[in-house]
Amino acid sequence: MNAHKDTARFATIAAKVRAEQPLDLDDGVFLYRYPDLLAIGALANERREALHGDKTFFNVNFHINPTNVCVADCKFCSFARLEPDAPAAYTMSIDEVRQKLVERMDQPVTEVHIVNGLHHDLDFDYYKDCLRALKALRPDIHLKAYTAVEIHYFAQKYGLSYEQVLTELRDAGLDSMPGGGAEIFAERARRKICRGKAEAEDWLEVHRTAHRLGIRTNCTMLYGTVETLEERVDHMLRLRELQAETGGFQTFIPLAFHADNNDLAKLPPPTGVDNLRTYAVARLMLHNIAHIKAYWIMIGIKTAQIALSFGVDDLDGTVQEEKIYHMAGAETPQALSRVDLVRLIREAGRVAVERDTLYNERWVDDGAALEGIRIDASLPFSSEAGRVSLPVL
Ligand code: V47
Repeated sequence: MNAHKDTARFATIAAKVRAEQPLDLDDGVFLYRYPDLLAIGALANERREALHGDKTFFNVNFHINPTNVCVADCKFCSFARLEPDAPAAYTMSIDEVRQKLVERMDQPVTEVHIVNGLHHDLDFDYYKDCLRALKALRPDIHLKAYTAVEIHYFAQKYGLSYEQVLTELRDAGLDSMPGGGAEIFAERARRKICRGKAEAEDWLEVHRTAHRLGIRTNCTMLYGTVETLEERVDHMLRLRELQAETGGFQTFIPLAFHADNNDLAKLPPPTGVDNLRTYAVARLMLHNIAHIKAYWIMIGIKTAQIALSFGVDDLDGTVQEEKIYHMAGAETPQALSRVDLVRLIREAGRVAVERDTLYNERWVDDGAALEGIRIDASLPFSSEAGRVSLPVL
């Protein structure tokens, strides 16, 4: 390795970033291999601050996973059960799904994140009824529901086009879609970790259709399994290409592999350096996706805080009742309160902004003392002239 040559190449890439020119595959792979992590982080941070200043977004959400029964046998997954009668397999009734929100009616939750396994024999009505039941209780709540892999499965199973599936779900209450199921687009890696489920092109086509229908979506990348660095950058480029076409992605969420209780358990987890580097490279490659979100559940609260100086401007969220990673060995708590999040963001030298799912700002931290604010996500909001503020006791 020629350190002098590498420094010169890094400077060329930095100049491209500052001139707002898109980086290419070789640039991305170079950044992944460049030893000076802090230099890459600082460049990503420049972009992050150019886009958002010190703002760091979070939202108040919770997850419902109505069923974990799934026909797909993804090697990285600890959550799914292949058969309805397998140990720990479950399928909630519509009333049980409804109860999840009933339990939180006094909480300032703005979003429900809903993801399922690919169940063998539920009717399409089940998925629509879940949405209807939640909207009936809280018409204002945002339902971010069903991954592209689920939409693809529904289309196949019920003999509908993507557009028909999405239109019917939207009529039942779906507001936007989460970014799950993308895994890694490269066919070589996909064959090894999730053979038989929606292909990369299917995943992208579902999102393309959603964007055409005005449904905003998120996008993800699962990293730390069998993929190469080239395949990670290729994944980001395919997302960037679709974004250039539609503009419908809101945020990119890198998902660090968790190895417990699944068929890939022998693999070591991604390191802290890999996590930070991946956020930074994502910020630099995905110039046309506004937000990079750290899912603190997966990388831990401490790394998530540091990631706020490596290109990340968004922390997901209060979360509550996360199952997919906790079944895969995540050791983070299952929920953070709003005040925990604000404190975390402040300590990182940033300004916390509570957003809704579509990134409308609901509350901006004005630095007022946090003492006296109950550390409790169940506090109702007080609303003053349309602005929402954290109540002080
Ligand atoms: O598609 C599953 C990943 C995804 C494991 O859109 C795993 O706002 C690591 O997409 N180790 C689902 N990753 C979660 C997801 C998500 C999360 C947070 C926010 C949003 C959003 C989306 O989780 C799956 C898969 O890629 N996954 N098992 C595992 N053992």
